[in-house]
Amino acid sequence: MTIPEVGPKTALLLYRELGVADVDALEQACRDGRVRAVPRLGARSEANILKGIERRRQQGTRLPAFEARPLVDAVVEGLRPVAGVEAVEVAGSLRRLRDTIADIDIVVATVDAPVVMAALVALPQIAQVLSKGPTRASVLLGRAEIQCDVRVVEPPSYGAALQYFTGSKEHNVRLREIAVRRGLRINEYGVYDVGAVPAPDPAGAAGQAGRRIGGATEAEVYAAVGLPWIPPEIREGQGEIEAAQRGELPALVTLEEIRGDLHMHTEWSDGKDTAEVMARAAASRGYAYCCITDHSQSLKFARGVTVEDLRAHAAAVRGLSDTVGIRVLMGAEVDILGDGSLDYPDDVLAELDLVIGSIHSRFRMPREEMTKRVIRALEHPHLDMLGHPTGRLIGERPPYELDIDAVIEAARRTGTAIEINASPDRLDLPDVHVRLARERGVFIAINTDAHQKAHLALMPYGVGVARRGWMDASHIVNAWPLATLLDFLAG
Ligand code: DGT
Ligand code: CA
Ligand code: ZN
Repeated sequence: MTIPEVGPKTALLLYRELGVADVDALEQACRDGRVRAVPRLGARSEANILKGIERRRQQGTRLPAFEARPLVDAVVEGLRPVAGVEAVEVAGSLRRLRDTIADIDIVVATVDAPVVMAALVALPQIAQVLSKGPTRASVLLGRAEIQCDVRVVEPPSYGAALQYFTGSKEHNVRLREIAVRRGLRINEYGVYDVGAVPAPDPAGAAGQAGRRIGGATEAEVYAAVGLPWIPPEIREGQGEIEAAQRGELPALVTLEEIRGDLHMHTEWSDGKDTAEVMARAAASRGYAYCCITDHSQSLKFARGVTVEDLRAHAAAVRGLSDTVGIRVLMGAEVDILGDGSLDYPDDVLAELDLVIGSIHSRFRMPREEMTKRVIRALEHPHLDMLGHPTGRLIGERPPYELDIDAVIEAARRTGTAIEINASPDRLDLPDVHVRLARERGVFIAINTDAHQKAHLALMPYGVGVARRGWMDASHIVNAWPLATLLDFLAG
C-alpha cells in the first residue's frame, strides 16, 4: 500500500489471489503478466501499478514533509514539558521547510539528559527504538515508521547544535570554512577560538581545543564569523552566505504580510462550505480581501460552474463585502483547455475580478505542446494568474512535462502572476522555480486553494515555499494593499 495505485482492497486481492506480500513480489507478478489475470484488475491496472512502483523507486525513500508534521509536532510537544528541558526544536530539512525529507532531526536543550532519553522512548508515537545512547537516540515514529534522530545537548551548546543539525550540509561546510579563515572552529558544541588558551567549557564538551566564544544561540554562531542570523529556509549553500556577507539578505516574506487569499472553492463546485462561510473565515484570519474561485464549466468531476450560474453567483459574492467587512472578489479557476484556450467565453471572463488559469486535464502532453498550451493561456488578456503551474502532487504524481523556464519568462512578459499553491501536497510552484521567478521579477500569488474553511490555515506552507525562493513581499500580489492589487488586476 505504499504504492499509490494500490489501495486496501487491491492489496487484499493481490495477496489472496497471487500470494503477493511485498513490493518486490508485486513487481515480479506485474512483469509476469499475472496481475492482469486477477479478476477486477486487468492489463491497465497492471501497467499502472508497475508505473507506481517505478515512481516510488525513483523518488527513493524521501517522504512528503507534510506527512511527518503531525507526528513531529506531537513528539516536540511531548518533550517540552519534561523536567529540565529548556528548549526543543525540529532541525534538518524539516526546519528548512524542504518539501520532502529523508528523516526527522530534533534537538533538545536540557540540564538532565537521562530524563529526556527516558521520556522520549516512552512517548506513544515511538514505534521502535533503533538506538539509544546517553545524548542521542534514533527511533521510528508512527505507523509509517519514519526515522527520527534526537540529540540532547547542554543549554550553552544549544545554538551550535541547532545550527549544525539544521544544515544544510553545504551551508555548514561554507560557514565552517569562513570560521577556519578567522582562526575559529565551529562544531555542534560551540564556536572556539583555536589560538586562545583553553578555559573551562560550560557545555562540558571535553577535549575541545581553544577557548569557547559562543554557541548558546544560533545568532552567536553567525555573529562569531561576522554574519547576521540567516533564516533556515535559505540555508542551502545557494549564495546565502555571500549575500549575508554583503549585507544583502532578502527580507523574506512573512505570514503577517499576507493580506488576502485569492484561490478558494465553495459548494458551488467541489468545495464544502458556502461563499459566505469562506469569506467570513478569511475575514477572521485578519485578511483585507479574498477571492472566490470555483471551477469552470468543463470540469465536470469537480462540478464546474455553468456561465449562467457563474453570473448569478457574482452578485452574491460581491455583496458579501458588506456582510463580512472585507473586500470579497469574484473570480474563477478556469480550465486551460488542450489548445491553451480558456474554459469561459471572453465576455464572461471580462466580468470577473480575477481569472486563474489551471490545467486539470490532458496531463500527458509532450513537453513542447504543453509549454505552448500554457504560454498561450498566459497571453490571454483576461488571465491574471497561473494556478499550480507544474501540476505535481508530492509523493504521488510527477509534474507534467513543461519548460517551466519558458513559462516563467512568458509570465514576466505578459505581467501574469504565478501561483504558489500552498496545499501541502502541491507546494506548486516549487521552491527552485520560485527563486528563478524572483530573479526575473515575476509576480507571485500565495494561495491556499481551500476547499473548506479550515484549509485557509494552510497559508504558512505557501509562505515557506516563497521564503525558500528568497521572495520578499514586494513581488507577492496578495501582500499588496487592496488598491494596488485591484490596479494590477485591472491592468
Ligand atoms: P534529509 O534528512 O536528507 O531530508 O536532509 P537533512 O539536511 O536533514 O540531512 P541529515 O538528516 O542527513 O543531517 C541533518 C543535518 O546535520 C544536516 O542538514 C547538516 C548536518 N550534517 C549532517 N552530515 C553532515 C556532514 O557531513 N557535515 C556537516 N558539516 N554537516 C552535516
Ligand atoms: Ca534529516
Ligand atoms: Zn486547480
